[in-house]
Amino acid sequence: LRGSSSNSRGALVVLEGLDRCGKTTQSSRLVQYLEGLGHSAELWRFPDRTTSVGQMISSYLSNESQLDDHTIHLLFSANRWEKRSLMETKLKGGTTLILDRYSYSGVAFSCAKGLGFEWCKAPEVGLLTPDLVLYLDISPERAAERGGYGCERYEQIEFQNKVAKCYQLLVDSKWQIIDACRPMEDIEKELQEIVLDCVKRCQNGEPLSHLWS
Ligand code: T5A
Ligand code: NA
Repeated sequence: LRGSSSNSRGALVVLEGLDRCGKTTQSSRLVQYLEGLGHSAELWRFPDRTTSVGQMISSYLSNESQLDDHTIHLLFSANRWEKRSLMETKLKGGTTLILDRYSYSGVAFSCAKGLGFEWCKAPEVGLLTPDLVLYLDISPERAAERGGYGCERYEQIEFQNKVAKCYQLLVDSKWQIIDACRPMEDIEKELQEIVLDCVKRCQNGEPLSHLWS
C-alpha cells in the first residue's frame, strides 16, 4: 500500500464541529479502518489534556478555574505548538494522523466569544495545514439531545450557534461538510471513502504546507 515516491507521507486529517457532533466516535473508527487496511494511523485529540498546558485547559473547560479569554486562546494554541514537531515527524514517517479538533476549533470558539477573527488566527500561523477537514454538521439542538451535554463551559445552545457561524468563516477547498445527523454507520462509510482517497494522495507526495495558506 505504500507509495513509491520518496515524498510519500501520512495524511493530516482533521474532524471539526460543534460539541457532541460525533468527532470522537468517528475519528476512532477511522483509525481502526485505516489500520485494518494496513496503514499506519494515529488518533490525536486537541486539546491534548495530558500535557501541563493541557491540564490548565482541562481545568478551565470544567469550570474549575477562570482565565481571561485571550489567555485561554493562547493556551489552546500553545497546546498545538507543543505537538507540532512530533506531528511533522509522524507524517514524514508515513503515519496518517486523524485529529479530533485543531486550529479551526481554536478560532471558532474564541471568535464566538467576541475576540477578533484575525487576532484569533495569528498564533496558529505556521502550524501544519491539514490535507482534509471533515466538518460534522449538526444543529446545536440536535447535538444537545446526545448524552452528557451541558457539563462543560461551552455546552450551551446559544453559544454553539455563534460557534457554527464562526466555523463558516473558515471553510475553504480542503473542507468537506458532512451531514452528522444520520446514523453513525452511514457517516462512517462516507468518511472512509473520503479519507482513503486523501491518504492515497499524500502517499503520492502531496507537499505539506502551513496555516493559513
Ligand atoms: N476548544 C477546543 C476551544 O475552545 N479551542 C480549541 O482550540 C480547541 C481544540 C473541548 C472544548 O474545547 C473547545 C471546544 C470544546 O468545547 P472536546 O474535548 O473535543 O473539546 O469536547 P467535545 O467536542 O464537546 O467532545 P464531545 O465528546 O462532546 O463531542 P464529540 O467528540 O463530537 O462527540 P462523540 O463522538 O463523543 O459523541 C457524543 C455523543 O453522541 C453520540 C455518542 O455515542 C455520544 O454519546 N453519537 C451519536 N448519536 C446519534 N447519532 C450519531 N451519528 C452519533 N454520533 C455520536
Ligand atoms: Na470529543
